[in-house]
Amino acid sequence: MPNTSVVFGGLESNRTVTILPATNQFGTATITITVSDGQIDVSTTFNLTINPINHPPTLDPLPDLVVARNSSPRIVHLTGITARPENELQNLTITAVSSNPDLIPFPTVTYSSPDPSGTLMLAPLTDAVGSSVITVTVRDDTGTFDGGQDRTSQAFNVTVFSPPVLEIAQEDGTLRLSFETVLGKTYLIEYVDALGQTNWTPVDAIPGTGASVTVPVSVLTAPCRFYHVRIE
Ligand SMILES: [Ca+2]
Repeated sequence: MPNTSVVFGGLESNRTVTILPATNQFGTATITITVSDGQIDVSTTFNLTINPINHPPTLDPLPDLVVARNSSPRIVHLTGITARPENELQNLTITAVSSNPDLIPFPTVTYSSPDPSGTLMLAPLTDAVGSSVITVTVRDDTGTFDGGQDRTSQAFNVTVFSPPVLEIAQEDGTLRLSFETVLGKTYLIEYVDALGQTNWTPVDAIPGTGASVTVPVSVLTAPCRFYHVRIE
């Protein structure tokens, strides 16, 4: 309760006093108000008690994920975890739920309060494809008394897609490579002139749109050429 936050108003015998406690502070302060006519001072005192209100914890937003079917489990980093503000020294717990457990069972949370970061492990089920919303909730142990808030959530979408099947056709002297794409991935078309070579030569990089794409490439005089599509 800084002295500068006590403001007087009114006129003559009707005066007011407005008191604004400092942000996020709580406790009891004794307020003494003195009136003076220039010769005699008269004071009165009273206690002002500010109750604490719990603020919701914090957690940074989480980006959407796009992963290939049967790829290895993904680790998602959780950051920006606080009980907020600085004088709320609370024990934090983190839970995570999956909207589609047939695709991604409940994620595994690794977290130790009051660390500012933790991890989430997502393990899509074998051969499953589709999407699931993962909701991560940080909760403190001080409850919702007096309008306080004890939790905050961030949600993100996980899409598990099938790797594309590459189709190759030849029309009018041009090869056409066709495959399905998903949004958020880049498809790198590369070739070698002999199986067993490891230095694949890039042809094109196609941003995924969620639709099928067809990429024309020139037919060469080489006896044969092997193409593949790599997903990043
Ligand atoms: Ca809190």
